[in-house]
Amino acid sequence: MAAAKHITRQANNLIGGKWVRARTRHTFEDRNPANAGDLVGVFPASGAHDVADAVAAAKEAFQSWRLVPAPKRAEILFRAGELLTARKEQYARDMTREMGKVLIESRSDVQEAIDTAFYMAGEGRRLFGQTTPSELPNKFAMSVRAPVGVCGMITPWNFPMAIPSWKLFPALVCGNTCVIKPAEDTPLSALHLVETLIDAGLPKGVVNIVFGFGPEAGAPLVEHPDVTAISFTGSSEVGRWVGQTAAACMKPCSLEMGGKNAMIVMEDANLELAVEGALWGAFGTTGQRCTATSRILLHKKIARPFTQQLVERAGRLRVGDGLKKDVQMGPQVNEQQIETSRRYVEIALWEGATLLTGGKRLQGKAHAPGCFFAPTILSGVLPTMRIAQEEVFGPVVTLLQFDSLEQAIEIANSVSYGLSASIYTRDVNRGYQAMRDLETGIVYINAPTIGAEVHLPFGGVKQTGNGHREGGIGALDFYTTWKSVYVDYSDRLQRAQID
Ligand code: UN1
Repeated sequence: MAAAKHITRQANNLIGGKWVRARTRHTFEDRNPANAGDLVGVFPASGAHDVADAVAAAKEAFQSWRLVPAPKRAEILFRAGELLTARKEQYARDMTREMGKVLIESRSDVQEAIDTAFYMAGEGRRLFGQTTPSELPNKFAMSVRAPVGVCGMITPWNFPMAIPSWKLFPALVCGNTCVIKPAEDTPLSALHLVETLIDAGLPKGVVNIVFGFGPEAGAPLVEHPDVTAISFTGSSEVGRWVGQTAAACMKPCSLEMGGKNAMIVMEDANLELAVEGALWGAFGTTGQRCTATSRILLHKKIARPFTQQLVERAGRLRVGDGLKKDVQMGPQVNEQQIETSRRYVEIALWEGATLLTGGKRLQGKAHAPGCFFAPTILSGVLPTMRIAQEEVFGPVVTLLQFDSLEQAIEIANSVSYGLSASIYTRDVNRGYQAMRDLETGIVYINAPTIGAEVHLPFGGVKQTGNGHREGGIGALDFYTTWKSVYVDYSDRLQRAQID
């Protein structure tokens, strides 16, 4: 394994079944955030012409792919799931190397793609519509799902294989063809996913991958008139532009953006369990999950012991290269993210918060070549402070206090996001009340705000998204369009609402 570490992958775009250089002839580097000297790969920096080629290939392939029976399309996904299982360790190691998350988490990212492959492959024999009586005699009525066409996908770096799989697999089983533009920080993991699909037998042109940056390669994908639907996961700022642009073209568009997820700890909670959950929710994936626990709301009665335990445990987290055994938290993905964390700590202190631990970049001998930020806990935070309202996307968690469940829920709901929330309590009544009243798309009872499973809807309310869901059967609703079919076998004209 050690030798494989220094291989630099030279990659091309996949367009219409051919691996081709970008027409721009430009490239960009994929570097290891734990060690800037480690060059993981060199990828094409594509432009609008490359995107247009990919869309044309996908458009052509759609004419035959849509006619392949869905159970046959699903067989390719089953095979892809099996191949991913066989390749899991290698793909996980490469993912840690390009993105930083610790190896057990990279394995779980690949596992999430495997789960999605098998779950969506099962849909090949379902894709249910409805049959229903007609109001007229000798007439049959049903609704069927039809593919939407060429789907454009723009995916983030934090779940570099899982999130592309959430988009590609349902789209494919439904009979769509795809052009994907993965994040420039994690092109290799998306490439691995696409290579797996090709090895599993996916016909030419059904999936195309175009590497590059948002303005040059992402924007032309959103704007292309032959792209019939767009799915985007990323920042709120870019998501707003994607949504507005898609709306102007009347294009269905699925947006999944930020979160400012709250964990509520009641006075009757199992404190040890809550501390354990908080550590995982706040510092898992170095806080770089949309579902990361970024606000911990503590009942005044347990605030002190909880805080003591959390600070002590956070201070002991081993931060380092995610490929090394025993490391518990990896680097942030790049310099820009480190700068965001640093700036938010500065803002929080200026707003009057207290820094309990962390708050700075780690630059000792073991950390010098990478983007390491210490696990950071801020207390004395008020719900209206920027640090309690805005997404940081780093290992920075805030502590707030409350007196009653009602107040806790009010604070939890007082942000513009609505992705995930959690409550720790042993009181079943409070658990159910929170489940009902938390304004988020995902709610956990006695678990942190992360850990969604692929067969349930994933997404949120308010500024988190625009109402669509990934995962679960909700994904099928985005990647298909309903067709209502009436079959009249009466041999006469029957007029609905008249006869
Ligand atoms: C994300 O939060 O960015 O629910 C995706 C989870 C993972 C996916 C997270 N299964 O924690």
